Amino acid sequence: MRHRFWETQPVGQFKDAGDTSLSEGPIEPPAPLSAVKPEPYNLPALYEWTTCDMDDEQTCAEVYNLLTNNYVEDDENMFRFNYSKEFLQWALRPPGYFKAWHIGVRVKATKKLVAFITGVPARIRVRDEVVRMAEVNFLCVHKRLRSKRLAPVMIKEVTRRVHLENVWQAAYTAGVVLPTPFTTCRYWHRSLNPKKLIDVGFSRLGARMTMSRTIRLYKLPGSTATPGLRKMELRDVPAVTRLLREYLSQYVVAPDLDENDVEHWLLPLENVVESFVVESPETHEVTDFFSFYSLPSSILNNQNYSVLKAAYSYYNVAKKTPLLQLMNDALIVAKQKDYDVFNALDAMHNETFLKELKFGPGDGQLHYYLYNYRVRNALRPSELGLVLL
Ligand code: NHW
Ligand code: MG
Repeated sequence: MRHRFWETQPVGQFKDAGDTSLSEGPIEPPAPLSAVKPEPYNLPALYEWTTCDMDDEQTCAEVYNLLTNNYVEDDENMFRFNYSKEFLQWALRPPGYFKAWHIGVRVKATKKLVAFITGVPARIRVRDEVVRMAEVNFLCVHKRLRSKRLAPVMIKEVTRRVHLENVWQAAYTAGVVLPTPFTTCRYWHRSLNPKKLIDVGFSRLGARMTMSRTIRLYKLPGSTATPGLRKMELRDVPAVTRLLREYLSQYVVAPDLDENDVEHWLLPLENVVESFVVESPETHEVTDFFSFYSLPSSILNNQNYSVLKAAYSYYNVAKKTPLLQLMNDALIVAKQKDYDVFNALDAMHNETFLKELKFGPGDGQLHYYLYNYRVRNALRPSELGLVLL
C-alpha cells in the first residue's frame, strides 16, 4: 500500500524493514528552533485553526461532542469511544502540558469545531535512552470531512508545535497499520456483565452455552481476596513511584515516570482512573498495586442500552501478591463499580493472567508507533511497558 503522506515523514518505512545497516535512534537530527516554521500550516479556505483551552467548560464540551459523535468505532460500527469530559481534562493536562498542543479546526463562518488533535509531553525510555516525546492522541475529523487529506495537515501542525518546544520525537497508537509499528498488541476482554454484553452484541453466547451457564462462568466473588488492599492515596505516591519505576525498568519501551507524573496519572479520579495499593498489614509497606481507567463506549442502535461501561487495565505491579490474585481483585473491584467489561492488552506480563482469568481475545489490534525514532527490531508485546489512553 502507498502512503502518500507517511512516505514523506521521518518514520520507519516498510521498504527499510530488516535493513540491519540502520541504527536505532532518531531518524533526523533536531533542527535549530529558528528553522521551525513560525506560522501554522494552511488549511482549506473555509477552515481556521483554534487552540482548545481544556480548562474552559464550553470548549471542553465542544471537544467532547466532536469526539462522542466522530471518534473511533469498532469495525462493525456498533460501538464508539465515549471519553468523558473529566477524562479528556485528565488526559490532556499532565505535568508540564502545553495548551498549544491541543489543536482544533473550526469552520470559519459558524465556528463549529470539526477536527481535533492533541499532544502531551512525556519522557519515554527506549532501551537505555530516555527521550522527551509528545504522546499524540485524539486525532479526529468530523465524519462529513473525511478523506479530504485534512489529517496530514493536522499531523504536520501538531508536529510543528511540538518542534517549537524543542521536542523531536512522538509516540502514538492506532488501530490501522501505518509505516511502521514497533509492536502490535491485541486487546483481551473479560466479561463482568455477560448478559448485557451479549444483548448489545459485544460478545456472543458460546457454543453449547446457555445464558445461565455463561453468567455462572463469569461470576466473581463478592469481595476482594488480598489483605491490605485499599484505594491509593496521595501519601502512597512515593512508594508507588518506586514500585512502578523498578517494575517498568524490565521493558524495552516504557514511560519514565517521576512522582509528579504518578500523582497525576495514578491517583484515583472518580470515573476516570482507579488505583488500589496493597499495604502490608504487618509492615505497612506498599507491596503491590493495580490501576485501570474508565473509557465507556456509546452503543449505537440498541433499544435497551446506550452505554457500555469499560475498564481498561493500566499499570499493575505485583511484587508480593501473585499477579493472578491481584488482577482477580481488580476484576472484583471493577464489577463492584458496575463496569460491564474489563479490557487489557497483551503487553507487559499480562499474558500470564489473561487466559486464566477468563479474558477472551478481541478482534481489534493496537499498533504502536514512534515518530522520528527508529526501533531496530519489532518488539514482542511482552517487551512493551507503555499504555497510551
Ligand atoms: S488513533 C485514532 C484516530 N482517530 C480515529 O480513528 C477517529 C475516526 N477517524 C477519523 O477521525 C489515536 C479520521 O478517519 C482520521 C483520518 C482523522 C483518523 N494515525 O484526512 P485523510 C490517535 O489519535 C492517515 C495516523 O484523507 P481521514 C493517534 C492515512 O494513512 N495517520 O483521512 C494519532 C493517510 O495517510 P497516507 C492516519 O479519514 C496519531 C491520511 O491520514 C490515521 O479523513 C497521528 C489520510 O488523511 C491515524 N489514526 O482522517 C500521527 N488514520 O500516508 C502522529 C489515517 O496513508 C505523528 N491516517 O496517505 C506524530 C506527530 C508529532 C510529532 C512530534 C515530533
Ligand atoms: Mg479529511
